[in-house]
Amino acid sequence: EWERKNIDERLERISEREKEDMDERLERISEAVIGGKHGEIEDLVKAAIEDGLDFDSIINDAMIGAMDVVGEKYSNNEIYVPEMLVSAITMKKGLDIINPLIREGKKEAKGKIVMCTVKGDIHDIGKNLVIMMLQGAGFDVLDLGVDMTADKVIEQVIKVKPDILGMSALLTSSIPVIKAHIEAIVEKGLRDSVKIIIGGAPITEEWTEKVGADGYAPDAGKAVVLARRLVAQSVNVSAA
Ligand code: B1M
Repeated sequence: EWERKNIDERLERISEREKEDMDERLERISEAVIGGKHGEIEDLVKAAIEDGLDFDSIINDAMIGAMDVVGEKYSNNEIYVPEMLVSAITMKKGLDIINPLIREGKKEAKGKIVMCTVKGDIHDIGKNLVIMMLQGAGFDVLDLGVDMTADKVIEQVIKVKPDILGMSALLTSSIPVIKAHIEAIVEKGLRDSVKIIIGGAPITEEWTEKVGADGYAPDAGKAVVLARRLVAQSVNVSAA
């Protein structure tokens, strides 16, 4: 579902010349995100989709790649927070074009997921991308937003009874916050009722155990695979 079904066939059919054009189109999308050209991005993404480029390339190769460049420029003091923010707005506008297309036709709910970015952290592009992919794969997702306290997360876990709680973090300082949130969930006696997944740039597989989560995904596509696996496990466990 991440890529439209016929995309491979179409890619095989296109000539080398067309491939070059495609790369140029991805490059233009990437440049728009880096340069924060939020007035241009929608048309560029629409044109790329119309030309048959797959969502995977547009998102991963062009947009996420561009965000890495933005991050690097910020680290090198070549740009500052306002520029980083305009790039983020630009990427969001581009994703908003793709989002409804990914969600098209997916009606059967595969499981309930509550998702947030934890307290102190307001980065949400990655989280939103993960949500978009999960919804595209048929999951019912409630987005709590950013800067989420443990209390608010717990409130929603009790209210919504999700199969999975997803916590995203982009700042290194947010990793202990994830751990504290999970500890609060344990203290409330809710840990066995929900699977917990984590992700975000500073998080690696080894953090899963360290913070007490059930799984980690490095990107949105893998988050879908992980969510499917965890939901299937709980069905098996409860059926056993
Ligand atoms: Co921020 N920022 N930022 N920023 N920012 C980073 C994260 C940073 C690495 C930049 C840098 O220094 N190179 C750095 C963090 C350093 C650190 O702690 N290690 C940083 C900093 C320092 C800051 C501020 C402190 C800057 C300041 O104010 N002085 C500040 C903090 C604000 C706060 O949160 N309290 C800040 C602010 C901002 C903006 C608001 C301007 C903006 C965010 C806008 C928004 O999100 N609405 C912003 C941006 C855009 C970035 C960078 C450039 C891009 C992040 C992004 O959107 N990437 C980022 C540098 C970078 O990451 N290269 C940076 C694209 C996105 C699709 O990727 O989020 O990794 P990502 O998500 C991926 C995977 O990680 C995974 O799937 C996604 C898709 O494949 N994933 C999950 C994510 N969540 C998941 C959850 C899952 C599973 C997978 O399950 C639950």
